[in-house]
Amino acid sequence: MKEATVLKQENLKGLSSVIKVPTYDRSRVKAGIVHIGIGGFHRAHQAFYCDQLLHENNSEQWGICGVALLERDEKIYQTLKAQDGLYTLIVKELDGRWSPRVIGSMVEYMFAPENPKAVIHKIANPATKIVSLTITEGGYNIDEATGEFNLKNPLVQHDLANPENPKTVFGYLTQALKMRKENQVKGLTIQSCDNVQSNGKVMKKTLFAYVNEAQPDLLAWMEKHVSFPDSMVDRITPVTTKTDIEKLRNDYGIEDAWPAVCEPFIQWVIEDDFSTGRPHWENVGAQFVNDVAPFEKMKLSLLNAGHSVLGILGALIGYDTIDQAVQDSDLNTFLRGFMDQEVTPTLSDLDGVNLTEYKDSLIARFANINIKDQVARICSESSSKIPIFILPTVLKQLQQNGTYNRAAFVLAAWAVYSLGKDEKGITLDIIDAMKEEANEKAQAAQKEPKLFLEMKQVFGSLSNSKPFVDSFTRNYNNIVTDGIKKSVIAINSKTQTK
Ligand code: CS2
Repeated sequence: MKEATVLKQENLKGLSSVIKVPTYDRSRVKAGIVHIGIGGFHRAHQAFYCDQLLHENNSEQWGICGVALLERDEKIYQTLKAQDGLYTLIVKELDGRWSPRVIGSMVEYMFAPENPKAVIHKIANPATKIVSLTITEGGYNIDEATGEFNLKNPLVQHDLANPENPKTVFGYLTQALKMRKENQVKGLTIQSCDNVQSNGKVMKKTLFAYVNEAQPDLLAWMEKHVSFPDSMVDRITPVTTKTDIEKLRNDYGIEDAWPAVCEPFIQWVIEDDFSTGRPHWENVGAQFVNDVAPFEKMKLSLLNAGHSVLGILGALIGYDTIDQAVQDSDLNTFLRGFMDQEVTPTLSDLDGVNLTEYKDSLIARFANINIKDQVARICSESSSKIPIFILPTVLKQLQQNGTYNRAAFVLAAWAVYSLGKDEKGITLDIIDAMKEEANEKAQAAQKEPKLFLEMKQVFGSLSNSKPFVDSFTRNYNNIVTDGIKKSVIAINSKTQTK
């Protein structure tokens, strides 16, 4: 067999006969964007938009410097470094075909733990106009019990004590902003690209809370010179598997240690609020609007919550992938009922969006048998996803005297999931910062289900709502007695219960 070609700048020309490669001159591209969190999602989404744009004239100032912030991100940093920032993006079409392309927009890369000062200087550099972030839902460090930034987090405490050697995004940004102010470098846009409602506003609130402790004299300057646009981001990006890497090698002759894989669908709706200019992402499919909130709300409460519904219930039944879960007609009906009866009544301000079509399209995307999105990926960090994806629906429905039975069922299923075994007794591989605590509460819930809701960092004050607690308890007992499938079928057969 022919040897595969290693993905590297010097090999790009040779690869252009087998795969789409960047045709712009990468040596001329400058990193006007520093991006923190260079996982699969960023590489399938923003970096893809930037790559598309770099093919247009006059856009070479909008390349990306990718920053791996955490110790555990060293592998992606080393991979990108070895490949000159290049990687393959494999789009898995609905009919099973692959549309792979090489993305070239990441022209610099840094590993923060190796050299924190270099990262601070990079963000402080006047050539940096945008710092964009994919730091995950939990990265915003909000305590659901208070709704505020959690100053007690040991990493935050570390940064307050060691401002020059930070570990969190808040510590890095604060030092860099301090330098920008001192050097009179005006303006910076900090752009969250995470699945958080009002992500820009949340980023602003959390960063201001940190700066208020660390460097209060910066606040007025930040208020004037730094903007935090909201954005809604969307593209399903499963975890890359060994099989993907092998198929790329065998079918295309490309040796890429860490390609990114994704579905064909892509969407980015951005609030047009950039302090010092921005790329013309609208030329390559992004939408700029004045108010992103309705789009975010729709996406988080239907797509992301829909994922959690399928993930948590699917994990207990023993499914490995989201397509398997959504092909199960009982789960499918349950999900549609959740979307129609519980989420839709909470979405009132969506002018011009056909919600029925949107929900249909989500189910079709979930059912894509080619992307094999992992149930384990969806269930990971549920403790920080549930407050964002599911709770707003419950709270709104409680407030408007609507129905929330299916949401309560999913939360009850999460309590059972947190015990650590699926319904066949197979150990679940739970990845969650609150895994231990959730497990403790889940054990207590075996005697008294409502004790699970006492996890205030996740559920806020939900346990104070008697009607919700009753619904949760009833659903919990049904799951324990009858299992997920039978209970789901029973719910599907009724019209509506609180
Ligand atoms: C998923 C998201 O992590 C999750 O639970 O719902 O990663 C989802 O695939 C993306 O937000 C799609 O845009």
